[in-house]
Amino acid sequence: MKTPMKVAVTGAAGQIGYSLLFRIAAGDMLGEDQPIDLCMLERDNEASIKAARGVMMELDDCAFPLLNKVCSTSDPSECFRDADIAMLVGARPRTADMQRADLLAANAQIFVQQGRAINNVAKPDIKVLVVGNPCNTNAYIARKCAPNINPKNFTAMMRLDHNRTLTQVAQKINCKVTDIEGLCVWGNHGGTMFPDLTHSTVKGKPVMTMIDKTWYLSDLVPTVAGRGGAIIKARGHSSAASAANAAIDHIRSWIKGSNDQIVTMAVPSDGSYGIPEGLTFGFPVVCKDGDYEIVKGLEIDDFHKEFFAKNIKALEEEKAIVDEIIAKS
Ligand code: NAX
Repeated sequence: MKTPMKVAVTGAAGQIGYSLLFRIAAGDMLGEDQPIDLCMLERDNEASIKAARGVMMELDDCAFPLLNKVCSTSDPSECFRDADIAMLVGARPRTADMQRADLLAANAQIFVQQGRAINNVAKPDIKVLVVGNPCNTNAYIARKCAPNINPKNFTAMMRLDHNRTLTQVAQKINCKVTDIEGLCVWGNHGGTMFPDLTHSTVKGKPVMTMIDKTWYLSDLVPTVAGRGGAIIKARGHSSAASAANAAIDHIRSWIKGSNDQIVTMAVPSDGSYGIPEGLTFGFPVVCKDGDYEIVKGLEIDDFHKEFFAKNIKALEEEKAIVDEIIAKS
């Protein structure tokens, strides 16, 4: 029997948490031979603690063979102590009275605190996935507050955008999602992100020869960017099961490899493709042996550069706001 891996999940009593925790415990993320110690973090108030306790009771009631231990806490140090993986889902949602800067500030406090706790108590090679929005900038904050951890290990989730693009393309050209290779979504998880089909193929044939550019730019790009809003309109709630599924895909690829396939992860830029070093940016990556590498050498034309510039601007504006907050915290 393998040694259990500790998985810390924040926002455990929320919508995504409710879809995510049970799949982790069932072995969907780390495999059917990997025991798991699951630790859930919730806000320090009676309702959240009570709700998390209820989730923990349901996890108990599943009698998952792989679930070695489960705990629930509102203390980040307890949650992240000796953790191998942290999935930072919990975040402050935007309310009607909030400006963008208010939302960034409220979330910055959460990710400063959690980044510091991870720095102080987690395993030094912990892998961190930030789901809570604005996820690219929240991952940047946590990384800046955890100087003892390899910066590369702080990532943000753009796999949902990647998966959404896969299905839109598969439905358009009538193929299986598994037939599509080389697709990625660049940039910031937000309105400016850029689903890139220009390097992708279906059974070796370039996707761009199978679709028309008008559909690509006027339909696909806005559909992917606006999909979260469309789900809210249809369901009355934001994406939850698909977000949990993408979080599982993200960590599974990172830990178990992506079989030489390109997947999308938002990771600290190493300066590739002219993206300023240190911004958490959606890149095409390949995962192997518990690590990921940004795919290098893709042809980038003016069309890409225009989209990159919009994403860089959005992320640099957020960075300027949170850099001040980090410095004062
Ligand atoms: P919910 O509001 O249902 O749940 C969030 C949970 O986080 C709540 O239970 C809350 O008490 C908890 N929480 C808040 N602050 C916390 C803290 N400091 N420590 C621990 N727990 C805390 O939101 P849900 O639908 O689960 O979404 C969670 C986050 O994912 C949101 O920020 C949302 O915007 C983001 N998303 C990100 C996506 C992505 O692709 N990156 C897609 C889905 C989702 O929109």
